[in-house]
Amino acid sequence: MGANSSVDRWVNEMIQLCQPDKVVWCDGSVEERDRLTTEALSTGEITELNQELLPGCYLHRTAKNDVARTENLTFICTTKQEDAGPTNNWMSPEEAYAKLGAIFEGSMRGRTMYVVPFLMGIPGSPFNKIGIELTDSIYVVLNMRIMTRMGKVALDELGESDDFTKCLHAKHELDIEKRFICHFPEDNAIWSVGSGYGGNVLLGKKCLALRLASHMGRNEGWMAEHMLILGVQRPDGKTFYIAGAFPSACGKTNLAMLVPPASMPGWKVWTVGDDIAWMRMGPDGRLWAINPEAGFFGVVPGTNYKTNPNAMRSIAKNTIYTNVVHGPHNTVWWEGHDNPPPDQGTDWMGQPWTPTCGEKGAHANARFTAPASQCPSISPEWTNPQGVPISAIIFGARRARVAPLVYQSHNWQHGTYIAATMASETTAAALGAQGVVRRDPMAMLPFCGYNMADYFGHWLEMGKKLTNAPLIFRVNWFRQDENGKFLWPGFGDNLRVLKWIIDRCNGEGEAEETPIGSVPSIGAIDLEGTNVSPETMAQLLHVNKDEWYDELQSQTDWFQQFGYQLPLGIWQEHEALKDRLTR
Ligand code: OXD
Ligand code: MN
Repeated sequence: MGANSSVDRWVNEMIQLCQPDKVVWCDGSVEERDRLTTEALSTGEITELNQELLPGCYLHRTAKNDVARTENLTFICTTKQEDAGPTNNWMSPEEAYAKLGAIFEGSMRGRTMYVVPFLMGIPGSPFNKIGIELTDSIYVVLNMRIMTRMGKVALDELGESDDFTKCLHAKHELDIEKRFICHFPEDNAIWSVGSGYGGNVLLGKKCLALRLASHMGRNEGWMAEHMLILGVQRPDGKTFYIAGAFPSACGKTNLAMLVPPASMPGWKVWTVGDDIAWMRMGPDGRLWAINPEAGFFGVVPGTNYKTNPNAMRSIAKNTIYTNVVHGPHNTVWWEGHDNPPPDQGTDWMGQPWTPTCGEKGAHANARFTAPASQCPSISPEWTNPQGVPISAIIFGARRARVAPLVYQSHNWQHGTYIAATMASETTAAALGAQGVVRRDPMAMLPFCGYNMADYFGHWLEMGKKLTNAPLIFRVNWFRQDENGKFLWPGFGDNLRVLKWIIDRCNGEGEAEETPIGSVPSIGAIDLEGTNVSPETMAQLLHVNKDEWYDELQSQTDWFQQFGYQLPLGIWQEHEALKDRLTR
């Protein structure tokens, strides 16, 4: 097999560089999947799980030092450093090609290079982008087959065009000293070496669909966002679509697959996507969104039939489990599973494990890779090439204090400011200390492929163009009382908040004006069927002025890094909030 002459030319160049013994072009067929699975089983790269209980499921373990995205080793490589901005690591393209080129050189000797054409988007959609990933990892190929529309479909979509993202990946020695994830927005290329962890190596996902796509979106007038997309269907049958940005491991997948509580009969939530939204203005002046992915790469620990029954059903077959416990009967287990822990098993590092050994059996960032089509709540619209119209955008983060359960921005510019100053406590999805508060604008801090100040500017520009823009809200499911207890039940009950948001989109739903935005009136969020008292609700919605003064000060400190590039609209909103707080 081969492709058009531009693809062939580039693949040949990379073959010269990496010198694989063999080159295999992937077509995405079931026959190919079965052949590669057999090969990966024979090398031990994956282990077959109990095929009666978990048909089509396999287990993979990463290297111990390779369990999460390595943000400190992730670079935006632009000619000018200011184009990467102060929040990204920067390397010049020259230096990056030289440094990584030396590692890639001959790196596939004795190995096979797989050529993986993939489509981010939906066949026939105007949103689409094509990538070709070259990799020496069958695990990557098998994951890409789930996460993207892979193989022939992508080459057919590309046709004779040379407009594709050149993605090169080699595991090399899995040595953290020689691990780099480099993005070249000016060349539409990504080079990743020294890792086998999904977020670093499934190059269609974070690298293309967010970092490079955010850059493309700015140039082409659309938006690539770290957002879930869901549809909320009311009892009267009408569905409203909401996009939501949350930092990694803050429950995006759970929210995207929400099951309404029994006390909200007639409501239904449809899943369109759980991680990435590409959005552009439609002829009606609304924002339309697609999920460019084809699968879910979700966090396993804590997933169970109570927290996310739709995810549990999605991962019951044809799923790759990474870094979980291998238990008796050749099945899998993790902390937070419905079943009690097995008496003994093998932990994510391949060591004998017992529940009393004092260590967790699954890694905190253990993952599942599962086809989105298997999700019982998957929206009939998820493959609509035109996307779905977005009524509201919600921004959520993990804050024990300060941010109320939900509030509405005054308008798009104010919403952009709220999103741009969003802060969250860190999680296990990236290496580093957990539970530390960091600013994570639009949940894009690790994923914005250009200067974040320009990204805020692009948001403001999009708002000026949209004649029928979505309303923007901030949510916080994680507010705690003084004893550290979560005040809000979360999960299915989050639908109560979504209901208020939809009411607001329809000019309904009562709200009180506060300095930070419009907060639901006590009683506006339906609590019937919960044990949340009106007092707790008051605590959840409380705006503490002292905390917000501190917040303002910390925002000012954080803004300094952007200097004069920070758009005026953001400063205006910051000043306006200061005024409202002092009034
Ligand atoms: C993810 C992440 O894997 O955000 O989605 O880290
Ligand atoms: Mn994510």
